Amino acid sequence: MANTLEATGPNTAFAEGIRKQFPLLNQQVNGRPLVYFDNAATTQKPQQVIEAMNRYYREYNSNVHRGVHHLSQVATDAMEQVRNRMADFLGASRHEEIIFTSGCTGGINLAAHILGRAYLRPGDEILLTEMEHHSNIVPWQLAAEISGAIIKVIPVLEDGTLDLEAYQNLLSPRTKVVAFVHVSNALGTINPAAEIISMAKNVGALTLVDGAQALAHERVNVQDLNCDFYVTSAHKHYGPTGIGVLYGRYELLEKLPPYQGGGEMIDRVTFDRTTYNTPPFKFEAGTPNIAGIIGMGASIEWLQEQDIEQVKAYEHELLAYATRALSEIDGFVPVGTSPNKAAVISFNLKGVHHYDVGVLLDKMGLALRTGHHCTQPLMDCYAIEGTVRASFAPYNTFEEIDRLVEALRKAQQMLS
Ligand code: 7TS
Repeated sequence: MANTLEATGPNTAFAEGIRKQFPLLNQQVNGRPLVYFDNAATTQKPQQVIEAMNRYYREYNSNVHRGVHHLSQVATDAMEQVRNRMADFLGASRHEEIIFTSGCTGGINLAAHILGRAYLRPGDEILLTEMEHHSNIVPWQLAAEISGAIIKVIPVLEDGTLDLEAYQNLLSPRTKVVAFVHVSNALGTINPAAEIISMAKNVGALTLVDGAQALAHERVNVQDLNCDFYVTSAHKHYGPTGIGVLYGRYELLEKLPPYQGGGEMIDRVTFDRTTYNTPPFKFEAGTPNIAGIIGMGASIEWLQEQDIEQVKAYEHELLAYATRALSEIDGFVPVGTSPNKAAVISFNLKGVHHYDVGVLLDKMGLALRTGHHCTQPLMDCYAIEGTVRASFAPYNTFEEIDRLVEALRKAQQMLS
């Protein structure tokens, strides 16, 4: 291939060093070595995450906070250590600000629901952006239904950056919540989170950041950002599925009502009146996903062991290389070309349906996501139904990108 980057030197060694920690990657799909480019949907898991979860079930499986017995104490300690680790990793001011949830969707539903019940009033405004995942749209629509609040939408410019001028014009004393995605899963755009939050604070609005796609690619500090809520999903950053965190500012959590009722979230229950536990337990009804929490802790430990600057530089090289190589394909139409982008490329090939491309790529051993990526309003902006999306992780290689380019050329020939 004409512009194949000579994949020599430290970068290859870097990717190989990471790659060998991910056992799943070493397999054939449809007779070809797997190329896994669906990291924005979920990342693969390093051996140490898998091992940590196995160890929990093998050695100290027990329910938490409920027993005085040894195993229950070991499990409770392990879980609370993860809370401390998450608080430290996200820069929270105290560990009680870390609520375990089922992931970003769970976290946003929790925040939107309690704000809808206890904070939003008829006529208040919730600002969202046009590039939100459905999980940062629909919970707010439900909150608007409960409260009588109104949703307004910050537009996205042609290149996939947020229209900050339009945002400024939408802000007013009526704005009570600004909820936005840190890094777009469909476009790769990295939003200027601190600036968006500071503008929201100027009118006294609360802010929620959907960090689903951020933590794998950069370090986040919630106090530096000055956000009120930040949500994560562990499976997007090398941890297990079905677990994540809602960070919430403590003074807010103290004031807001509980979300779900059940065990653990109570102080005292009688049929006449129930009083609630303190944060974070007030928001954690029922037996938590203990194995998931342990796995999430291991994924954070793994992330902390990586040199984030090296990860960023390598992913940036992958992105630049892929963008150059894909641009040489006739009919390649990128969707989202913001100068500040994470390692995600969304695109279409002229005259070919994205779904058909995905099916043919799969036959050649490449895993990419196709469709609307749960961002239908964003697809509507671009007047498209969906895209093909390649999203990279540090275990991906330049050779894999060459395989993608070759496979796309083949798919194009077969489909046109
Ligand atoms: N927010 C963003 C920005 C996301 O990318 C996703 C998942 C979610 C929220 C929801 O996360 P969950 O863990 O609660 O499901 N995004 C994708 C994707 O791009 N392809 O599959 C899932």
